[in-house]
Amino acid sequence: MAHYQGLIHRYRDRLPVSDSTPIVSLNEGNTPLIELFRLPRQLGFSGRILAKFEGLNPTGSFKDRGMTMAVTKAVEAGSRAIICASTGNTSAAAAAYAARAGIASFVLIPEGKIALGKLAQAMMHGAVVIQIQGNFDDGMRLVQEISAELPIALVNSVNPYRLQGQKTIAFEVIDALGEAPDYHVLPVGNAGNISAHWMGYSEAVCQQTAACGLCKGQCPYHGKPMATRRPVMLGYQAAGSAPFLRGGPVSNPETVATAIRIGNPMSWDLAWAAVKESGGWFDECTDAEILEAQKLLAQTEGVFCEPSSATSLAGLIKDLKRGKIKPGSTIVATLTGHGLKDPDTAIAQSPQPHRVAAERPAISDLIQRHL
Ligand code: AN7
Repeated sequence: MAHYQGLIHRYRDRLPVSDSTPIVSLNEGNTPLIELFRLPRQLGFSGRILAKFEGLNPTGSFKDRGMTMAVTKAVEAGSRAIICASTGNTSAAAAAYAARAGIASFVLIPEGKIALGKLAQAMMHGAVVIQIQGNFDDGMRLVQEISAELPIALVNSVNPYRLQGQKTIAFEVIDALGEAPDYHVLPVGNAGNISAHWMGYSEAVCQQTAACGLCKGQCPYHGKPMATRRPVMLGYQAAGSAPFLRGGPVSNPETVATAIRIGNPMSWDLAWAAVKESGGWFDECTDAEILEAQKLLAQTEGVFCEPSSATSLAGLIKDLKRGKIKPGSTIVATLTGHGLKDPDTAIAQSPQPHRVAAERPAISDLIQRHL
C-alpha cells in the first residue's frame, strides 16, 4: 500500500485543487472508525455504533481536514499570513499548518475560555496569540473585519475551502463501511462541520450515476466506493450554548464544552438544510450529560475524546433511550477532538490519585482493596 499522504492527495479528484497546487499537509485524515462494543450492549441497542475518532488527526481534532485545504489555497493565492477566531482547535490547526507552510498566523481566542492543550499548541507553533476580552462570536466578527482590511487570509469555516476539506470525513466513512450509515451524529458549534459532513455525503450519493454507468467510465468517481443513500443527520449542542434549539443567536453562551461555546453560528442555513433534508434533528445536552458521556466512553471503550466531542454520544444516548433511533441501524458518531486537549476538565471530574509510600506492602494493600 502506498504511503498515506493526507486527504488532499487521497481525494484530490473531489477537491478544488490542480496539479500545480502546492499542497500543505501534515498527513491528516484517514482516522480510525472504531466500533463500540460495550456501549450498544449496555444501552440495549441492537444496531452498531462506530466512533470516527478525529482526535487522531495531527493536531488532535477534525480542524486539520479543513485547515490543510484552507492553508493550501491561501498559499496558492499568494497569502503570507492567515487569521482566525477560535474556541481553541481551529487556532491549534491554523498555527500548525501556517508553520508547515512557512507563513504567519494570528489567532483570536476568548480569554480564559480555551482548553490548555489548545493554547499550548497555538503558542508552540508560533502563532501570534491574541486573547480577547470577549467570546468566540466577538472574535469572529473582528477577524471578518480585519481580514477585509489587511492582507491576511481568513481561515474560519466561512472560508469555503474549510468545508471542502472537512467533507472528506464522509468519504472515509463510506470507504470504510461500503455504504453510508443510517445515522451520523455530531456536536454542533459554529456549524461548519455538520454542513461539511452533509456536503460530503451528498456528493458521494450524487455520483451514484457513475456507478450506474452513465459516465461510461469517464467520471473520476467511477468504480470508487459510493453510497446509495445519505444518513439522517443529528446535531447536538450544549444546553447553555444552543442557538439551533432557541431559534436564533444566544448572546452569552456558556458550557464546560468550551470548543462549542458559540452563540452565533456562521453556517446557520447550511446546518439547518443538512438536518431538514436528511430527516434529522437538533437536540441539546446538559454539561452533566456531556461529562458523563465523556467518562463513559473513556471507561467502557478506551476512547478519550474532549468534552465537546462527547456531546455526540450524550445526545445519541438520550435519543436511543427515547426510542427515536430505529433498532438495528448503523450509527457513526464523530468524536471531533482528543481528550488530551483539555486535561483540566478530565482531572477535575476524576478521583484524585492515591498517595502512598514507595513501599511494597502499602501498594499491595491498595491493589488488593481494588481487586
Ligand atoms: C472539538 O476551534 O469552532 O460546528 O474555533 O473544536 O464545525 O464549529 C471548534 C469547534 C466540535 C464544533 N468539536 O464544530 C474552533 C471551533 C470540537 C470543536 C466543534 C468544535 P463546528
